[in-house]
Amino acid sequence: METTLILFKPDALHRGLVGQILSRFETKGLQLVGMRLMCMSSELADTHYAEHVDKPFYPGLKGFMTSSPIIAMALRGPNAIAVARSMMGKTFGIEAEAGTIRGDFGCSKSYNLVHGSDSQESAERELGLYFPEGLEDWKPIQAPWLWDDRE
Ligand code: IDP
Ligand code: MG
Repeated sequence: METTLILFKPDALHRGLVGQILSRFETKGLQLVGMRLMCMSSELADTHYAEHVDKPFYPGLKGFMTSSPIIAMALRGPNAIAVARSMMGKTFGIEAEAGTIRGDFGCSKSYNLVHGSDSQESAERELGLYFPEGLEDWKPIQAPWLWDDRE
């Protein structure tokens, strides 16, 4: 089992897509083990996007991400990191495949609805930034059917 950090970016909230996007992750069988509505501070943006702070698009990205609330989620499941990334699709809606979240819900070249951790190391680091107090451990009643662990 893996746990990944997913952010619903400001455009997902402004566009009223939170329920539909979350529903895809839930239906897939990823379990919510953390969830927070919050504003991303300037400091958190710089830490979260440390690998991008020197890129030309970073000021725009930071302005976007800090402009209004986001939702941070921790989702757990088998291969959750890669599964969530494949459900999100390529970075921008114009190139993301149909059937993916970014591919189905947008065609902007700046706003792309969701963030998802891209590796185990990123997931661990990012989960610590948004959920320093830890996550909720609980067993979904569907777990035996979702995750192949029926007795
Ligand atoms: P990812 O979110 O698909 O992993 P990354 O390349 O890691 O994409 O970039 C992180 C975020 O930075 C993207 O989700 C997007 O919001 C933003 N970004 C990346 N490239 C550009 C760009 O060329 N213009 C504007 N924003 C960008
Ligand atoms: Mg990335």
